[in-house]
Formats: sequence, structure tokens, C-alpha cells
Amino acid sequence: MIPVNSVLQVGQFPEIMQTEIDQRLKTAKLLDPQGKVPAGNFTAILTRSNTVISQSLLEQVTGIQMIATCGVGYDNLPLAYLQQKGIKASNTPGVLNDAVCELAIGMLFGLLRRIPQAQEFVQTSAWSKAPFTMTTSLAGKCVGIAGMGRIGQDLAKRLEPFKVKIAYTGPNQKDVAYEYHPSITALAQVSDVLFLACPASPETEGMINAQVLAALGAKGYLINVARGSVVNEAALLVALQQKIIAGAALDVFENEPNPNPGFLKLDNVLLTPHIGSATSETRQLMTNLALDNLEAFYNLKPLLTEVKN
Ligand code: 8YV
Repeated sequence: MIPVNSVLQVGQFPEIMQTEIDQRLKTAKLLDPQGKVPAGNFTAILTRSNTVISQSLLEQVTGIQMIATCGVGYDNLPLAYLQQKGIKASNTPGVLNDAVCELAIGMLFGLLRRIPQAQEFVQTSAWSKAPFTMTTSLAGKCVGIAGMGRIGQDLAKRLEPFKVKIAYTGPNQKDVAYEYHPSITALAQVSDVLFLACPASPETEGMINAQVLAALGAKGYLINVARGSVVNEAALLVALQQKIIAGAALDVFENEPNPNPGFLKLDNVLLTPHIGSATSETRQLMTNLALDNLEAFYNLKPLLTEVKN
């Protein structure tokens, strides 16, 4: 059991997640992280990957010893401060791989076969005037994956049946049967499709820049299911507008939920509103894993999925 009024919920949760929370947790909510902190002797926080937990908030809620975030990404947490104060943190890796990989592969085919544009072609009766344009096959291409972690490895396994070559990059070579490239530019040079499945970190910030996009090339496609911060969006916009790359599928953006308007008018993009993990089944699993971590904390047991910085 999680003690009543011990956990402060910070941020808005979708209904399906809030229902799970309310079944297991009785406590105060700070729906706007910038709002007035409710009274209480809170010792833990429950939040989501898209809600920033600031150092200043933690300096107001001084009793916090543990933060459980719903999501695999934890770039919303002030890790250095948590480490300095000895505050534990947990995330929810593993349970969202299916959902994120399914979306990534859906975006891949939507982008290569121009499925949104094809639907519009039928719905606007343009088909009666001319045939739809030729597109391109995935089979025979090289798919690059930046980030061969849990999601990257799961994505690679799902891509194998599509008759593709798989290559990857990351800080370290992994025990996988795919071609390793020590740099993102080297990977881009050999890739026809480049997936981003890496964590948001100081090392990956702005990693996809003009040089990498030029290396990906005029027949290359970029697919981002990681974080908007991994991409230099100004460089990507130029690359898309000038056809330096063929197209991009983006589920994450620098400024959510109001992405750069330059993306909204382009024909060679496929855009989704950060829905990688947004299936009912997945969000229920994530919520309960976060709550299980909180329960472990209060029962003085090891956390199930502790964030190790
Ligand atoms: C979260 C995300 O899953 O898992 C992540 O890191 O990117 C997000 O989709 C979502 O915010 C959980 O509520």
C-alpha cells in the first residue's frame, strides 16, 4: 500500500492513467507544475515524462525522497539535483516498447508510401484526373537506428522480416548482429532510413544537424520517436524545404504541443502528436509500473526500474 497523502501527483494525466492512479493512490494533485503547491507532508512525486519537475519545485516540497515518472524518458527530471540530494527516481522502460515500435513502423510505411497524401488524393477526387505518384519500397534498403537500447533493439527485430539491412550507432557497440557505426554521420551516410530511438541527453542534443542530414542525402528519410531535442529543427526544416533529404516522420518536437509552424505546411513530412506510448494498454502498464515503484519505495524494497544516472 502507498500511504495516504504521501505522494504528490504533479501534472495532468490522461483519463485512462488517472483512473489507474486513483484506484491505488489517495493524495493531492498539482496539475500545473508552476501552480501553488498544496499543503501536505509529501515524501514522493508521481509525474509523467512530459512534465518538467524543476529544482525550484523540489526546493518547495522539501520532504521528497523519490520521484516516479510515467515514461521511459526522464529528461524531465533535474538529475544532478536528485543525485546531490539523494532523491531516488524510477521510470517505466520495457512496457512501452510494443507501442513505440508499432508507431515507428507505421510512420515508416506512411512516409515511404505517402499514405496520408494518398488518402487525400482519393478524398479530393484527384484520382479521377491522374494516377497517384510512384513512391518507394522498403525492401532492399538500409535502415539505421540511432540508439540500440531496449526500444532500438526491439525495433530492429521487428524490421528484420522486411528484407532490410540494419545498421546502428550509439555510445557503445552492442552484442547484436547489426553493423555498428561509431558516429551518427557515418550511420547517416549508409542509411536510406534513419530512426532516432536514443535518449535525450547533453550528448544527443542537436545531434541531427545539417552535416548529418546532408550525409543522409536526397533519397534519405528521418524518423524521430525519441525526443525533439535530438534534432536541430532549423537544420531539418531547411533540409526538408530544399529536398536535401526526401522526408521526415516526427512524433516528437522541440516545442510540444505547438511545434514549429514550418513543419505544418510541408508535403514531405508525416507528423504525429507524441503518441509513441499512447495506447490504452500501454499507458495502463506504465501507470501501474510507476505505482509499483512507489510501493516498493514505501515498503523499503529495491525499486523495480530505478533511474541510474
Ligand atoms: C511518455 C515518452 O510515455 O515514455 C516517454 O518517454 O515519450 C512519453 O510518451 C508519456 O508522456 C507518459 O505519460
